[in-house]
Amino acid sequence: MSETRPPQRNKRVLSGVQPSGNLTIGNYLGALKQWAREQHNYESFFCVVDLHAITVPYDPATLRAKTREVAALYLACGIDPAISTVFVQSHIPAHSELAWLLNCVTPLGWLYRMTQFKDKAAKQQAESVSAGLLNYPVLMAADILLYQADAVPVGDDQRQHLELTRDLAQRFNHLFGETFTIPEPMIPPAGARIRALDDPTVKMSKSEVSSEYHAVYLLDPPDKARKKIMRAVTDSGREIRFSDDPERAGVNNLLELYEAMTGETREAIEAHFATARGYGDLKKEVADVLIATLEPIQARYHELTRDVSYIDGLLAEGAARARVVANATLDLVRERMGFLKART
Ligand code: AQP
Repeated sequence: MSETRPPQRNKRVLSGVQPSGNLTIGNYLGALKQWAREQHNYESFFCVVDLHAITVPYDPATLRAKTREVAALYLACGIDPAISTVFVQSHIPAHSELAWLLNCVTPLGWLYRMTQFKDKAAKQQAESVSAGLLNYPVLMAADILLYQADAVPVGDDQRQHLELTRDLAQRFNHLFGETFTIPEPMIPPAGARIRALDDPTVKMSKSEVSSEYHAVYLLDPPDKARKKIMRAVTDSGREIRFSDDPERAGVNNLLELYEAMTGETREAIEAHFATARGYGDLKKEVADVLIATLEPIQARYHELTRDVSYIDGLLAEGAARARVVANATLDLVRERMGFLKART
């Protein structure tokens, strides 16, 4: 006798970027580049996570402009809206609702332990740290769990939040019965944590910018991008090799950028630079590869943004597709949690 099984769905990925500044080469190498590759292997949902961008002080007009810009950059970096669902998080109210429901099953201690909360809270006056900043990982869990994502392609800094998402999904499933898929982090082997060019002891960030030489942005003109690489902080040595030594973090960061952009092995890269005359040669080659990486992204971005209504139309289509999946999960969650179904 053959057993009837529910139809298998394709494996899903979900990921997002906050419209909280100018997208950096770190965002591209840690996240967007893998999205573009994996969209051919997974049913993909990519959202602009605008609700996350309001957890720290921000300007409403800038948020609106950056939300469109980030969506256009997704496409410019190779996300194909014909096969991937691209949308804005706040266009799907289910994200906020599920976040509230999950908040009520999240132990506070889990949230106080998050390093990103501790870092970002420490940079603000204590009285201006919002409850939203603390609850950020719960909203992120809602984003992922709503789409029953199997994998989440992110940079290394999001590893801890992903772990919390998995713990939360398991806790919910235990309390209310099997509801959520437990997602796996998908962290790239190279470029998962690009460091700041002006201070290689910290992560390159789009919102915490210590100087104009902190980060290369995806929309930087070539001469500006080159200048930033040429001014990158290194050390007083000459040896061009990958290294875990914190003293050599600047050179290691340049090598990791080169590795993530070219896809070459570390052995081949070290052999390539064995005859270089010094860090100047390394910087020049990193800048060349970087400019060649950015050039097609920028050309496509400028083409796409000639007509604003094109991006808005795609986002509306994406939201319509995302809403169906998100609402189905939310209905299940409501039922599992014991809410009375509204009569229609
Ligand atoms: N420096 C980085 N190297 C590799 N990956 C990175 N990511 C961020 N910075 C690097 C990855 O980019 C995605 C988008 O991140 P986000 O917008 O959710 O914010 P974030 O992780 O907190 O990174 P940012 O860009 O520094 O944002 P702000 O400054 O606004 O907090 C994620 O997959 C992230 O891992």
